[in-house]
Amino acid sequence: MESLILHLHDIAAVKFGNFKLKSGISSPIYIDLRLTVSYPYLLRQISQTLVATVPSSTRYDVVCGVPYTALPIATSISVSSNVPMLMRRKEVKDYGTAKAIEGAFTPNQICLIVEDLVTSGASVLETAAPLRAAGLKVTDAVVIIDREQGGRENLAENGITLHPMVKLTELVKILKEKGRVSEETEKMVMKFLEENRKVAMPIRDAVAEEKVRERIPYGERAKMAKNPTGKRLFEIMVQKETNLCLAADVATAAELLDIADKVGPEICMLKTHVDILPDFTPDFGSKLRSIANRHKFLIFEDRKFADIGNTVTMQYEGGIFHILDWADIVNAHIISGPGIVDGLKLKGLSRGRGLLLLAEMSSSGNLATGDYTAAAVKIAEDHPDFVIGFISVNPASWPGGPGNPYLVHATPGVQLAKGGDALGQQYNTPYSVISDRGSDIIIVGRGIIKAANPAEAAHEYRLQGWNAYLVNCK
Ligand code: 5BU
Repeated sequence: MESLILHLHDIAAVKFGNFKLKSGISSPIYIDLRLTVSYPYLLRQISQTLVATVPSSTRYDVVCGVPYTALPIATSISVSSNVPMLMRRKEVKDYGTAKAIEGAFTPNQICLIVEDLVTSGASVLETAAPLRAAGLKVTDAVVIIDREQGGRENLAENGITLHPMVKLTELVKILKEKGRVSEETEKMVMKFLEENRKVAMPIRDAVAEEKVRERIPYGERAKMAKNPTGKRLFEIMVQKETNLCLAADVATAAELLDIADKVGPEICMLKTHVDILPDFTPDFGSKLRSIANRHKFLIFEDRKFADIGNTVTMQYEGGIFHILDWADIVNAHIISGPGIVDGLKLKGLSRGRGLLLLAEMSSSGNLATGDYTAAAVKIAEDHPDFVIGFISVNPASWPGGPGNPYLVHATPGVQLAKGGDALGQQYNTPYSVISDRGSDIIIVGRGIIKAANPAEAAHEYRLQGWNAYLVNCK
């Protein structure tokens, strides 16, 4: 192992100096294991050492590398140990038909995950999720370097034992002992690691550094909320440790009530399109409400009001659906101007209801961008008593900022693999939506309702969404 570490240092896969990370922080160490791909002898040595790192009592039938750096490593393990390999697609063009996992396997086979560097463990979880969703068992992961920043604990909570070839502190110690770094450098790195132990701060790739953003915990934002439903939503998220909203786009009201009951424990919110239910009856609302009360989640009717204020008052309250009576939350386009908020507020405010504004949409080519998104923020902040937040796609990128922190961001277009459907829907992963794009809630439809076991799939999405939230939490 020592010679392997010295080799990694030789090829500058581990470097010491002063590296400015994209997040603005200066790091005394820089790790880029992608370079190993150019050194076949090293790949061979790494794969042999990794295999030896996994306890002999640990059984596995297949291996799967976390894309991309660990793919050649997993391949090398597969070839040298004669264990079949699977590949997880990072992008899936049409998730409905294309596979997220490539390779031959049977359900209940055990898959060992192979990774190069573990920080929070989020990328291992991102690979474990589609493997588990496909019926494989994931119990162990082997990694070259463990940064010791919570990854081991995070993975353990998700049923995965981490086997590190070397911990970062051990690695630095070895390099010091072998005269590769000075005592001063060793101290600097140890200090840096100690100070950044709790923050999942990637030190890989000083150039294309992941964005590290601190977020205000949902619990603190609950205290800032000015609308009772907005407040309750944050409170439920904290209590149930979930930022998952189910888009319950099933064929009938009966199916909807059934899935609401099964998935209820995993979600903070259930989203309906009541006008797609052929068997809607006037008692639908009260039935759904009692399930929502039992499992503690809010009901969001994705009605997308878009008319003038006067018309939406009638659409909200009347018709055959009486949305106002049972939906905690509705949403509205701002295309017709702020009068739409005044109209909905006229009916909803006294009932304690909340409104989400469509600041962005997930479908390709949509027009809710730039100034339109900024206008939504302005209208929201003009109505803090009623507007609880936004439908967003990438609030971290909004030029004027994502709005006041009491406002919540809910994002549709989420599946375990990036991709899209045949009709313009675009999917991002829970991790990218919550951690990279700064949203608060993942809205998942077909990823759950079309799964063989929707409750299990919802559990997986909940873990992914929640872990992605914890990554940037103070
Ligand atoms: P899917 O099966 O996860 O693709 O379902 C997404 C749901 O979110 C579905 O009910 C859409 O109507 C809803 N949605 C969306 O996909 N994109 C948007 O911009 C908005 C809503 Br707003």
